[in-house]
Amino acid sequence: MKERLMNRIGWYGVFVVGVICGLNACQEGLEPDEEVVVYENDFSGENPQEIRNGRLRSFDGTSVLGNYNNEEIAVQVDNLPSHKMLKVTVDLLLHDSWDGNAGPSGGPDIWYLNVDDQPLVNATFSNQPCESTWCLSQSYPDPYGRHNDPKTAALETELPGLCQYADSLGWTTKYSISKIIRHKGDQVTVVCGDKTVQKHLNSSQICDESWSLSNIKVSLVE
Ligand SMILES: [Ca+2]
Ligand SMILES: [Ca+2]
Repeated sequence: MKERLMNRIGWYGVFVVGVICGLNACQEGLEPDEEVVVYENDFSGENPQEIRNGRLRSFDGTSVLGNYNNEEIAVQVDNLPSHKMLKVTVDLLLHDSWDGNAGPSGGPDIWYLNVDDQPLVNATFSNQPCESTWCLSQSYPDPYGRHNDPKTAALETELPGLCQYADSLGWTTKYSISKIIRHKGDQVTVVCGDKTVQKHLNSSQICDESWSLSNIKVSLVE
């Protein structure tokens, strides 16, 4: 009896929604140009429990997520409303002596961004000087395998280093990386990580080259 009543309420609910949608032209998804932020963290607050391998430190007077060397972080966002496209933006800080495409003892130094196991960035980065006689190129903004000058497409290039070149300007480079992808489903996982190479070290590898995030944002577009 109870089950039959629930069934009747359920079908009544479907009928009501159907009538409302018929009158108001119900749509799945968002309006064009609409952007709904479903997750954002600038790391100015508490230690982010929702981030796997998340930890905070200070850099250049602000709190950042980091720093990392040959490590991954991941954030999973649940209960996403209906959508077709998803936008991920990370503000990335690359500290100290990233060597870009150099090899085999100094590189390649790769940083990557995956969304639901789909690779969106897999590129080398270089903080090294570039002169006619000596230039350690990087692939970014292209994928690993290409050659661009160090710090190409960077947002800021004159920040101080963190460890090996602490307090020397020009040894942290900031990038704002934004990617839009087709996406369905009510859950998304964003992964950031690095695969860096540094042999014959006098100091620790994380002091030689590392990365942090100063912001991460996930939004739905369309
Ligand atoms: Ca290095
Ligand atoms: Ca290296």
